[in-house]
Amino acid sequence: MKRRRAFSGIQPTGNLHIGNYLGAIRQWVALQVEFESIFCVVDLHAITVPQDPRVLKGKIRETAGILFASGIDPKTVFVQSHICAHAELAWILNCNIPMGWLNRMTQFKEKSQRQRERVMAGLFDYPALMAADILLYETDIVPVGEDQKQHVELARDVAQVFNATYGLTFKIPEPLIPEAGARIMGLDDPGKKMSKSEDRPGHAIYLLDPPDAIRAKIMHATTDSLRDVRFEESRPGIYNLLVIYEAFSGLSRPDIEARFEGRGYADFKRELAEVVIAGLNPLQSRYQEVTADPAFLDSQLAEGGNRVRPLAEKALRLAKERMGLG
Ligand code: AQP
Repeated sequence: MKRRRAFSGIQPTGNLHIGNYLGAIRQWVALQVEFESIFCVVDLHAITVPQDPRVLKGKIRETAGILFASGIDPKTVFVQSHICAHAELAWILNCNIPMGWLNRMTQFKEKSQRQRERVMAGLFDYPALMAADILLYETDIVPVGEDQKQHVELARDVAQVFNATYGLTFKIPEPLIPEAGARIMGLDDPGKKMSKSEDRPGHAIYLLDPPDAIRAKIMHATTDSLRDVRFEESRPGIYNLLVIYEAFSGLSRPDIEARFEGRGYADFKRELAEVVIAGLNPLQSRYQEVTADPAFLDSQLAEGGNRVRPLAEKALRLAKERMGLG
């Protein structure tokens, strides 16, 4: 029987953090068994905000290296800009997405506030490109963190409208959000999502952070003036740290609360740091190995692109035919 297909992407921007890992990468690794998987380093998405060209190339390799080191099969990974069909289908979808839908996207509202006068049309249009990414591969599920759910829903909506207008063309994808770790918040500001583009020291735990940096960041994480270690959403700092503990330890919430009964925040933070360090250790040790030869890594990415290109081109051809193009 044909396996169902999972597709997702990650931007090669800044340093990947434990939010990216718990919200996305870790479940991608697990899903590979059940689903035929395709994962994309979305460099065309990265340029929706300014990037230094000298840095971007290195970040593409680093991101792919982290995916490989986490246990993603290199055969299933490719770079978005290697496949022209992404940009071309994005244009076609652009002509089928009402402006009002894009106006409602919360990520655009947040990111455009940070960019102020440098907001480019591409940032506004990010969801159209993401819809193209997903719809090119007859995707069944899109494993993402909570922040990307709205974009996957827009991809579903545009696929439905396109199918209704021009005839059956696209499969309708479903978002898949993990139970634990779907929205990890900043350590310095638990009111805001942990994000690569927030580069304040102490904001995020990066996947390649050495153990001492992880300990220092967790010990300095913002909490409150209370003492008891409990999952209460009204106390966002300690709640976020507990969610990180839950996601890395695999323990249940009652077990975690029982474990830290009467022990206070400092004790909890010390133990959390060790759980995170141990959780990232396999990835960090493999990372050096998989990135040792950049030319080989590039060739793996090129092969990944060659493998999926026929799928993308077939889907694009059908969409163009349906619209009467060419
Ligand atoms: N804080 C988070 N908690 C859980 N999941 C998260 N993801 C991102 N941040 C968190 C998930 O990671 C995957 C890859 O994200 P992305 O690179 O496509 O971009 P993003 O969602 O915009 O993430 P960042 O870290 O905030 O990057 P920048 O600052 O570059 O935009 C996605 O599945 C996302 O849900």
